[in-house]
Parts: sequence; structure tokens; C-alpha cells
Amino acid sequence: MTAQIRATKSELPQFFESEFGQLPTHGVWSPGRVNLIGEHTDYNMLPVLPMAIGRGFNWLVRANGLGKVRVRNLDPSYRAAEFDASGEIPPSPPGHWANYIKAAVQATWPLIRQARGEEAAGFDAVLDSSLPPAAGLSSSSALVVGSHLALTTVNHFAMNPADSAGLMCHAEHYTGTAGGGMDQAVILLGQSHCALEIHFGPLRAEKALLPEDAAFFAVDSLQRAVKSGKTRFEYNRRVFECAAGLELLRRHAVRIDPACQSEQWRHLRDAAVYFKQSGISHTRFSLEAIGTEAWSPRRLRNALGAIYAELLTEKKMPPAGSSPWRAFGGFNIHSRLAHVFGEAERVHKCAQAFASGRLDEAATHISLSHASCRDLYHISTPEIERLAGNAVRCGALAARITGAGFGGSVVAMTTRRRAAEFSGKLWETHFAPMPGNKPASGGIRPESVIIDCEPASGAASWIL
Ligand code: NG1
Repeated sequence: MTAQIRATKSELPQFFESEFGQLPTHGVWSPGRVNLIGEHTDYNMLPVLPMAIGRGFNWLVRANGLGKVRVRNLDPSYRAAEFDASGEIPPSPPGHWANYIKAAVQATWPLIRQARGEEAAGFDAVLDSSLPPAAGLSSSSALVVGSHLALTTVNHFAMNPADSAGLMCHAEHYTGTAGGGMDQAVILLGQSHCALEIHFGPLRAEKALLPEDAAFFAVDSLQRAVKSGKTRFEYNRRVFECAAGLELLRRHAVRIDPACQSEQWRHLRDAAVYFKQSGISHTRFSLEAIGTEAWSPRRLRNALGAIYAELLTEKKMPPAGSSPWRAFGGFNIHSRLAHVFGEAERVHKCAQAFASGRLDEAATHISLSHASCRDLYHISTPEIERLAGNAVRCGALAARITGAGFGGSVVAMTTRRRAAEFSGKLWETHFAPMPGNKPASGGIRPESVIIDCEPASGAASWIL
């Protein structure tokens, strides 16, 4: 793996020794991911089609006898993270990178203690990242998963990767987002040469073959989607809207089909299964149950009763009256559900098109996904639209926003034959003219914004 070679050749070992006075004992690799299709479906237990990529975090670690976790980042803009390890760790201020490490440690620590009957060992670590932060390539979950592997590795505590993925999905909620399980799953289970079609509840990751001649690029819009403050509100709000939508569908289903057992629906996936089995159009059903108008908080509270407040808390929405609620235009439940049900159907169709080498058909699903993310889920931005448009004008078969949205990256698909021409043109037309972007003045480099993505294997740890 190129990234591992990079670690041993870099200054990381000296950095570790100068910080901690000893040599590291283990290495850890935790990659980022790019999601090809299936956006905002995972927390509804509907499938996704991501792949792990060759960029991520390189870690060097060693157990310490201090009961502490001490982590240093080679990038000096991240201050040292240091805290007492336990199952209940007070969080750092919102948005602080230490929270991603704390998230993993507080969830993993009690498991080791329970299995061993004694406290786990803390660890010292240095890390270096080749992933752009907050760019929709899952640097946050790569940090969470890497911290989990650092802790389990120095404690010689073996866990099945699928169990680690489930544990880390819930662990990351500590940071304030109510995300699904896609990122942690693909980071832990990723395989070289293929994407994964991931199903949830229970977690099932199937190899998704990609055509030999397909090439993928993650292209960074340079608009950072930092998941604290407004962006976190916008993400959790959509998770809430899906959960509230499920409640409204469930109530409508009882009225029109008392035998439907909708009281057992836990996720939008369960409603999707019901629609499929009963031959019902989700579009028509949602229209009847929800209507197309935005729901004001008051109207939704009246419709849902006590569940409204419970869901707000469960989905980590801030208290009423706090700043993100100001200028709130209502809950767009109908359009959110239309996106989620449509997107879930596209995931499997796109995987099938890939498997049988039908690139043009896959490109159609990818383009439709982007339009749905923009028009129904409202996660695109003018910068992303400009970038996705330019990618297509430069020869991409399709380009779509990837990850949570509100900035971040676009994934562009092209053919291997046209890949070099595509990336050259995109650099010349989109990035090179950016004000202040002169290589001589330390401007951005093509390979740091137009990232050639081969499907790569998932996270790993090893003895040095
Ligand atoms: P990113 O792009 O890493 O913030 C987020 C969620 C995913 C998924 C996608 C949208 C986390 C850790 N990740 O990804 O679970 O919902 O958005 O498809 O919350």
C-alpha cells in the first residue's frame, strides 16, 4: 500500500521519538472513502456504494502505562490532543479534532475492560494525513476508526471489522452528528479493485465490481464542510426529517391498511420494503401522507405529539430558540423522502450497470443522484454546481456531490483512456485560473485537488 510506504519513509518515526522519547511499536492505516452513489441513505438503513481510497491517516503508536491518550499531528495547525482514557470522556469544544479520537476511545475502552477484567493501556500516537479535511472524503471517520485501531492494537484486543464498524458508527455520534454507518463500514471493510454495496441492519458488505475501463476522481471544491455549527445542524436536520417522515408514513399506513403492521417500521427501509411488496408507489403514498408543503415546527409537533421532542433529542437537534433555528424555513419532509427512496433504488441499479460494464447507464444514475441531492435534498452549493458542471464539460461521463454535502468534493467518472486529458483540462479550466493560485506562490497543486481514486483496501494495523 503506497500510504504505508510513505509513512516509513517520512519523518513520522523521528517525530514520535522526539515527542514521546521512545520508538513506536505499531503502525495503523485508516483510509478515507469516496461514495459513488447512495447519499444520505445510510441512516435510513438503505444501501450505499462507496469505496475506500489510497489516501488517509498514517499512524505510529505505542502503549503507555499512563491511562492516557496522547496524540500529535504532523500538521502543526492541529494542537496536541491529550486526555485521560475511560468510558466517559468529557468532550473538547465542538469542532475540536480531539473529539474524534475521544469518540473512539470512550466506546472501545469499556469493551476491553469488560473482556480483560482490568483497565486497558492508553496509547501515544503521531499521525499524518493525506486526506483533505472536511472535504466529503470522510476524514472524520478515518480519524475515529484509526483511533479505535490504535487502542485495540496496542492492547492486543482483536475485534471483527464488522463489529468495529457498528461500534464506531455509534461512537462517532459523540461528536454531535447523528450519522449512519457507511463511512466506518467502508473504511474497515474496503477492498482493493472493487467498491462495496453496503446494506445495513445487519451490516452486509458485498463486493461491487467496477468496469476495467472506468476511472474515478474525487475533486475537492475547496469549500470546507466542517461538521460543527450550521453544517451539523443541516445534516442532523435531514436525519430528523427522515425520522419524522417515517412517523407520518406509518400513521397514514395504519389508516389505509390496518394489516400493514407499520408500528414495526423502524427505518425508512421498512417502509420501502412495504411499498415494494404491496406494489405501492412511494411517490403517491408520500404525497397522501405528507403533502408537498414545508412543515412548520408547530404543525409537526401537533401531528406527532410527544414523539416530536423525542426525535429532536435523538437526532441531536439543538434546543428550540438557539441560533441555527433562526430563519428556519420549515421541514421539507416530502422532498427528503422522495430523494431517499429514489436514491436507494438507484444504488442497486448503478451497481448492476457497473457489474455488467454499462458505463453510460451507470453515468445516468450518477447524474440523477446529483440532481436529486441538489433539488430534493438541498445539499449542493454554487461552488459544487460550478465544479460538477466543469467536470462534465471537461469530459467526465458524470459527476456528483459525494458525502454529506454543503461543500466538500465531487466524484467524477471518466474512462481510463480519457482520464489524463480530463484531469489536465479540469485543472486548466477550473483551478488554475483561481485568484492567487500561482505555483510559485505556494498555490494548490493538481494532485491535491484532483484525486485519482483507485478502490483500496480498508484500515489495517501492523507490528513495526
Ligand atoms: P461525510 O461526508 O463523511 O460527512 C456523512 C455521514 C455518512 C453519510 C453521508 C451522506 C458521518 C460520520 N458520515 O459523511 O454516514 O450519511 O454523510 O451520505 O456522519
